[in-house]
Amino acid sequence: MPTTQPPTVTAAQAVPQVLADAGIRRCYTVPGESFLELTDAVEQHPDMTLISTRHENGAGFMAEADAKLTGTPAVAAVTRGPGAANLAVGVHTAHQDSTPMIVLLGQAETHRLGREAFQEVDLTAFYAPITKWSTTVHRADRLAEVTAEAIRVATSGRPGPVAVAVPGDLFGEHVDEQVPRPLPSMSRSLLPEKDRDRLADWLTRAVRPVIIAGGGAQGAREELVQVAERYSAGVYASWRRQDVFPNDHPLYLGHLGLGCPSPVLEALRQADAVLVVGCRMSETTTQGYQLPEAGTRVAQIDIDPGQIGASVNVWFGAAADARAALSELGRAPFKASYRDWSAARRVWVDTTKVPRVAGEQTRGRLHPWAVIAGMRATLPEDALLTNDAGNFATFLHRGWWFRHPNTQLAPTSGAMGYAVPAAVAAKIARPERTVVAVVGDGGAMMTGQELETAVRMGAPITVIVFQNGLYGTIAMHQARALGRLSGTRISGPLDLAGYARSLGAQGATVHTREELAKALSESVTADLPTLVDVRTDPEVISPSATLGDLLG
Ligand SMILES: Cc1ncc(C[n+]2csc(CCOP(=O)(O)OP(=O)(O)O)c2C)c(N)n1
Repeated sequence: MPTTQPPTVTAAQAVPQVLADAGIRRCYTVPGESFLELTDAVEQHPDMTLISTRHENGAGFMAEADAKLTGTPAVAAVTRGPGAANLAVGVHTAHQDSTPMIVLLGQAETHRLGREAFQEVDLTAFYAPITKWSTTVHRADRLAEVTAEAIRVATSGRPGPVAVAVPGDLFGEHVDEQVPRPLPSMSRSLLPEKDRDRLADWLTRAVRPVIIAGGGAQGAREELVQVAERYSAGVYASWRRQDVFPNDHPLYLGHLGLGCPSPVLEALRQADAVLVVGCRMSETTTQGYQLPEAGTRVAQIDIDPGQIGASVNVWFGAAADARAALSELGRAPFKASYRDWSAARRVWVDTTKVPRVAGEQTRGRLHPWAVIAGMRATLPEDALLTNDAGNFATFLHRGWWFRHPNTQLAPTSGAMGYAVPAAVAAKIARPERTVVAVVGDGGAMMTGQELETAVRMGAPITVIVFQNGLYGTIAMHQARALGRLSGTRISGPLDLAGYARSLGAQGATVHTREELAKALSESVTADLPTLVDVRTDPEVISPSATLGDLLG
């Protein structure tokens, strides 16, 4: 009797099927010899797109931004030692930003492992501190299973990155075709009625209740607005999650970011009840672990019980999904009487106003505030902004009103080089959106080459570069702390528009507000990516200081 053999596929071919079954659509890579069959299998899969980038740093930021925007993980697939090292900054960002990410790493072949083979590094150990789970697969027939497990871990509880290293010889081995193991459909952890009513009663009785909303509340915008209105509570957005709540809402009180003006924090200082939702209360959000002030009653709702009370004292914690919990709170049989937040809001609104001095051009360069004014006048309100790390971002964070959901992608990890690749990924994932990267000249030269990826992938983004010839943030710290600069002057002006053109994109050099308006309005309707190189004044080192004053 002839026996029927089960159909076989290569271990590599099983992977994209598992990914696609989980709704994952994109894999960002720099190809390597240790995972030839994997890039081939992804390329051949009808539901997946393989996106080759110009540096693993770009691949990592793209996968992170893609997932942050869509809520579904993306994959970064790179090679052993050098590739894995280059990718690490994006994985660290996903870890700090609670973004689900699947990292697939080609490793040295099984029979060479442990001999410090070509580019070998202990990848599991290397990635352990910056992932939720880091592992190495040693059998080809377990690769699909581990991939499914990686997706489950990355997306459950507090999301984050998972790294799976695979010795290169395993990918080509034939394995039985896998019976897909569907991801379990999870019920959302709810807020029990008793707890809901306790919280609702507390918010109703409070005199000045305030909500701090973080990334975990991003998918719960309507519910958040409803709760804020029902309990007449002021709302702060956590660090770089400004789009969590409509900034034009009368209850929005500001952004707990770097350099937040002290008066904006006053309503938080005065609050007698602080409800923290989907927010890990990082160093920046808590303004150096100073707020909420000791003695303030804080309640925290978080999907991860480990976050509750982790950095602030909390009298009441609920391990619950932000959306489910807010939806419950919005329906509780309580309603607070009207509280007047107009004074606190006016304080914030005033900090967003473009100062008159921004109209003046100094040393032939634009004031950073003038760039924000130009953006406000020219870009659509619902443009999706990605931003890099750097002092230029303090002007953006202060001056741009994030009115619409999913309009901000920014690394809470503070990683330079984020903005351009994040914008490329955002445009690939959401081609209908206007996507604008905002970056300093330091960050632009770290990952700006991903403009070529944007050109190749047909992703017409706008990149606004604040070119001030400085690693400005660090220059500010040096001037303030030491009274002189070291290593923070970078050559300039560079012909960044020419650089963009050499990559197949468009470029414009901007010295005046008129040139800026023209370049921006043309860029958002262009078919090609456009880099707008704005020459900004290095003297204006932050919204509140000049470099000369700090050095003086
Ligand atoms: C990958 C990385 N390297 C170094 C730093 C430290 N750092 C923070 S901001 C900054 C300077 C940014 O310069 P630029 O992009 O020109 O923006 P500017 O501050 O001048 O506005 C540096 C070096 C960082 N955050 N990330």
